[in-house]
Amino acid sequence: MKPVISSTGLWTPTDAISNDELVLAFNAYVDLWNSENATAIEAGEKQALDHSNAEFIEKASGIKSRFVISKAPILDPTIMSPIIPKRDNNEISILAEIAAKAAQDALKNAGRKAEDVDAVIVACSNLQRAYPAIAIEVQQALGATGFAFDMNVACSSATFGIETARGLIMAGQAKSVLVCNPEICSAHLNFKDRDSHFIFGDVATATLVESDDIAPKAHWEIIGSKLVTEFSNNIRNNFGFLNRLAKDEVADESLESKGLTDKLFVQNGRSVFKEVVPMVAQLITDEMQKNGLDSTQIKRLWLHQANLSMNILISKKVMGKDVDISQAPVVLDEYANTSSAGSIIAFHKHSSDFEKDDIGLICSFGAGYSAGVIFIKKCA
Ligand code: CO8
Repeated sequence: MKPVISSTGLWTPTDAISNDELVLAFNAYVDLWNSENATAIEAGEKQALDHSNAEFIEKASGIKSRFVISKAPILDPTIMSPIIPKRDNNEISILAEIAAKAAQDALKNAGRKAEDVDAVIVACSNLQRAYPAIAIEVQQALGATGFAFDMNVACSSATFGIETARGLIMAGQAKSVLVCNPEICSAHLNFKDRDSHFIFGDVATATLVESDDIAPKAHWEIIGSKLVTEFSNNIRNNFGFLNRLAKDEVADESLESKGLTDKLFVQNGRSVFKEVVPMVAQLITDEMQKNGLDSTQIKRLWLHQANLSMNILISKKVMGKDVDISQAPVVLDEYANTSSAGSIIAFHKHSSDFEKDDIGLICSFGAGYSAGVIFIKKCA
């Protein structure tokens, strides 16, 4: 049983929000908030909020636009969040629905029938509910067999999911495993937070990991991989089922004074940048060495899509020279940060030119901290 990657799939929402649209809405919200809190601001009890800026966003992050599931309410200064209506328990849940769409694309790209899939993993940053597992719903929606379960390693969920699938295949538990990364990041992003309102977008990806004896001829051999985690509070979301029990909980004052909450995405972006870049570069370099690979053998780096400068720096450290950005393809300009899906979108959209024996690496990194790298070689 040799696990390989047979195909990938992608589902993209139809609506997108440009930086200009996002900033216009944010600034209208700020003006509203400042006028509503004018007395407290004047008394020094609250700090006036500052406007956002589209040029800053593109310069600091490389992001120009993002796809979202629910556009209009995000841009309404009196709402500032997506609105996703509750569905009946008998309807498919939204996370399962978008995961299934990406999965169907991956199945089509491999020429595989859903009933031949014998495991489904949903690996993403935030799950819509505790149970039953979203993955079991996807399994049912597709008509797959075997078993299914959810897992969460934030932005690294895709590589951790692929590695989990690989382990299941090697253990003889399954032969055809769908790893789905449905990311409704807009639902856990605070659109009222100037520091982060521009960072995320919605999308779903899927990767079909299979035993090589059943995989299509033009599959991707996994020639090396490594996962790593190191605890950090620099990217955190405190939402959880214990929230309602902490009745006298003291809110984080630094957030509260700005009308924000720690029950959505909060990060110290500067520290993340500084700490994660060396961690990831070291992980990739060490693994290259362990697998007897030279940087000249790496045709492409499909990196996590959080920040353009981060990817330029990581690529430079790994390759030992300035890297033409086509060697580390960018999708965050169009998609923004899509958490676990980012590196898979880059791989999905920028791998069709690979020929037999060409080597590339998929690398994801993010909250935890967590990072995973998978070296793959095109077969046929
Ligand atoms: N408009 C104008 N000015 C701004 C804005 C804005 N929107 N935001 C901040 N500024 C100002 C600041 O106030 C600051 O001003 P001053 O210098 O006067 O204090 C100045 O701009 C610089 O601010 P920063 O230092 O914060 O700006 P950076 O250059 O560091 O850029 C970034 C900010 C883009 C956030 C950058 O730090 C970054 O990308 N860091 C890496 C972050 C990262 O990779 N995070 C990964 C998280 S993803 C993950 O793991 C998944 C989590 C789960 C998913 C959650 C889904 C919602």
